[in-house]
Amino acid sequence: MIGRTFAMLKPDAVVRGLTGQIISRLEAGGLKVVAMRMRRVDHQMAERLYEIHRGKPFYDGLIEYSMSGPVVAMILEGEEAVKRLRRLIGATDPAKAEPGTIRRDFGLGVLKNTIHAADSPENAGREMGIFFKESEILPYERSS
Ligand code: IDP
Ligand code: MG
Repeated sequence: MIGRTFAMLKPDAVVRGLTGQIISRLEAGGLKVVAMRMRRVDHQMAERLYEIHRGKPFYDGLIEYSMSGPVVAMILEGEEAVKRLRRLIGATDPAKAEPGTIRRDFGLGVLKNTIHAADSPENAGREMGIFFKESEILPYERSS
């Protein structure tokens, strides 16, 4: 089933000049970019994005890191979009991620792991709403 998911290139991706390479992998992996924005995450957005992690030992560092530089937020569309994106990015800890995944190839560590991806359709919808208005989603047919 065609669906949508939410992804965010984290500050370590942007500051190392990896934005283009990572978007290429997502597109080659069967995902279509239907909304995209570069911006800084403010404190309120960071808290909303990571609300399920509040209280965990890494929470404060995660909030601070996510605000440390520009990010690129995206809505991606494709067959089984949520699962497809999670497969392309790999495990949370880049050292444990499958070879060929984005985190394995580019991640710096468990915190600075290059890319965020929603983990369920429900969270994808919620996370999209933090960054985008419905009118900013631009569906189109991809031609070869
Ligand atoms: P995910 O990004 O693979 O879904 P989550 O468990 O949802 O992983 O954690 C959200 C983010 O919090 C991770 O992407 C990573 O940046 C950070 N994080 C998770 N676990 C740790 C940890 O043990 N130490 C430091 N940062 C962590
Ligand atoms: Mg998660």
